[in-house]
Amino acid sequence: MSAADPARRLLAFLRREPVVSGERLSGTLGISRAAVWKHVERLRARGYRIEAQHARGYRLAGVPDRLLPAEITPRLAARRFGRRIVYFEETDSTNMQAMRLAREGAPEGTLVVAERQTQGRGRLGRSWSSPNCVNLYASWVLRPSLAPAAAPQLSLAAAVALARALAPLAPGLVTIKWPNDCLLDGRKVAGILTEMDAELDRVRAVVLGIGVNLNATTRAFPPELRATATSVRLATGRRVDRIAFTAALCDALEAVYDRLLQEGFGALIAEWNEYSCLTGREVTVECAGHRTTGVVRGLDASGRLVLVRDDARAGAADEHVEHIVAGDVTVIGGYAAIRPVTKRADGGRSEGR
Ligand code: BT5
Repeated sequence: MSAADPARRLLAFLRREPVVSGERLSGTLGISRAAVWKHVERLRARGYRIEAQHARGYRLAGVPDRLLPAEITPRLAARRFGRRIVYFEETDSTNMQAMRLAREGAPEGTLVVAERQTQGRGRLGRSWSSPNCVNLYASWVLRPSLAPAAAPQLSLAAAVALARALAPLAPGLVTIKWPNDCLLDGRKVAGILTEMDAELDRVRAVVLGIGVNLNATTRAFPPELRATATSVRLATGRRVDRIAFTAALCDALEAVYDRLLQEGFGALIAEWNEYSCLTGREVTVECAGHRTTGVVRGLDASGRLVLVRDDARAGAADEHVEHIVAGDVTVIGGYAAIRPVTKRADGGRSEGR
């Protein structure tokens, strides 16, 4: 639906007013009563519930549970993130589509969403389970003025935005697991995949891809993920308005992204640490076949994970402190050991719910 599309203008009208007569719609939109009827029928076919009330007119009784641009746009506060939306019922991977658009010159903030993905991707060739019409699969085109080496900070910043957007839906349950996971109650609810189109010293574009399990039920996950994955609905018992969440995530991402570019990653570390479930934990980090075990101290100013290696516990000498750029973290003791760290009213920190 383009902005000039009568169906879109008709929808905008129905959103503003409780009931609108066919006559008024026809006069304002400059189309015949028969054409009004035809557009109402088209909208119904897309899943809009439009009641025709005798002698009064049309009433919008419900919008479809689809991530339609026409539904997301009116809820956005962001100026760039999500201002242009490309929607797919089905696609291979929103990251692949967003990268294609980025190479064709798509403006910063362009958002690709899909109801399902046939080749949803994780890091290192892993796959992302993408069942139909229950979750969010989204990718944004970014054009940051960052050196390629600083690009991992975008994933970390995005995790802060994701946590901000999820927190009101699942108060006290949201944590971030370095580098790119969001957990609810210790299970993975979302993952982030940033991919770059860069030269040696210049980023042409970054695609920021986020998959969030919103309304998936246990059966929607493949059996091998059921013990480690969750959705907002599974963790809280409440259905999520996917459209409102998508708009809220765009707003949160834009705020965090602007802060990152203006003030640097250091400005986000405190909030990142508030959500981090790893600080103080004993973990193993695996990267390119290399394993390191130790206790997580936190993040350094450029977003690397600071680990005090096990062999250094007694002396804590600095040569036993590692700054890790990328890797997969396993918490010793398993996911069950991860509990959100919540702020207490007295300003201290306590664990668990
Ligand atoms: C990630 O990778 O967590 C990044 C996932 C990014 C997905 C989004 S969806 C929109 C955009 N388009 C794409 O094609 N991708 C992005 P990684 O850390 O490598 O984790 C992948 C692992 O998470 C898999 O190997 C599974 O173990 C697990 N997994 C797969 N699907 C999951 C799901 N829906 N929920 C929770 N865990 C999942």
